[in-house]
Amino acid sequence: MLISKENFNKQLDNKQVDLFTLKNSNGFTAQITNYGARIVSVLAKDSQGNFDDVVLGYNNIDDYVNSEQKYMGATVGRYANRIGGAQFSINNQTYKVASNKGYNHLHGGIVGFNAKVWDANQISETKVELFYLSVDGEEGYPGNLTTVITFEVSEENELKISYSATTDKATAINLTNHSYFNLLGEGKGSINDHIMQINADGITEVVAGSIPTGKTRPVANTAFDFNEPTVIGNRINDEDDQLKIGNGYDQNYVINGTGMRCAAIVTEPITGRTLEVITDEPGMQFYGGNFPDAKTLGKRGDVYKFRSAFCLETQHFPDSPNQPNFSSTILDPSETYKSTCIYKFGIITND
Ligand code: FUC
Repeated sequence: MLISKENFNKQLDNKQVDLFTLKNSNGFTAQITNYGARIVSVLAKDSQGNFDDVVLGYNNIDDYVNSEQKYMGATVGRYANRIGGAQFSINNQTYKVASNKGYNHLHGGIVGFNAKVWDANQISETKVELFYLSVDGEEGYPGNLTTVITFEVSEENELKISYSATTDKATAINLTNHSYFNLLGEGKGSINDHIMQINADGITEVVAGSIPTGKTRPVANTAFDFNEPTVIGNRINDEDDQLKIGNGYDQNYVINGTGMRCAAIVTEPITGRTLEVITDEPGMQFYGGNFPDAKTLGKRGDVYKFRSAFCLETQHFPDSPNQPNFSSTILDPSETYKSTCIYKFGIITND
């Protein structure tokens, strides 16, 4: 079901909120709002040819603003995931960023990119471009950072997200999309019977608060090994300190290989829907939707329950600004930040 543009017609922070519909000739559709540069709906076919909406979300702007689930479908930044102790140093200068998760920083702070109204420009029926200027000092980050994101649907039923950013002072950056997927259709139950494959031999090990130790922990013989397609719920109650810390799946995978490559493939056996995640990022947070049953009802009136969605957030590793072993997330004024994530939808084929 398409969400109506009128439901997003609102002024926030003196800017116009809007909803943009991107559609290819097969009917594959994505809707994007400039409130948080977020994905509101994705209509994908099942193996019978029926379309359903496979991302959680709301059918109006007020629910997005008021929901306790702040990151539903949103762009997360400046720094997605954790920054330990909510501080980091660049060139011997220490920057304190907002501590909004205990002593730590999570997902860009108190008012992150998810809660900003972006400028938007629909370029074609399949593409929209969004801009946001994050000013020097916002949430404690240095530098005026200009971010441009495009969302584009292709004839191959891909939703491609391309990020680029520049700054006038060295800063930390790690952008991702926080869509909550359910390939049965949003609001249609648990994701624990979905089959997950993640092309990763390791996860970044964490301590309490999900702060990395700097070590990579091999996934072999643990609940985290998804190199072979495995039902998500099979090992979720295993005795494992990392599962305990995450309250289930909520870990950063070290994706095998470099360059644009397949990070994960998810298959839902009843509908036959598949989702492939392709990225040039070194990491991907697999979050199994370990949130308490939601208070704000979903776009079709359903209660979004514990583990009724999964997120596959392509990104650099958490806490990279404080982890010398991790690849750098510091953007210099002489550079342009670039990142790509493709969510490609399909159905199970027999070959
Ligand atoms: C994911 C998780 C966090 C948090 C957030 C809403 O990115 O890593 O634990 O719950 O989503």
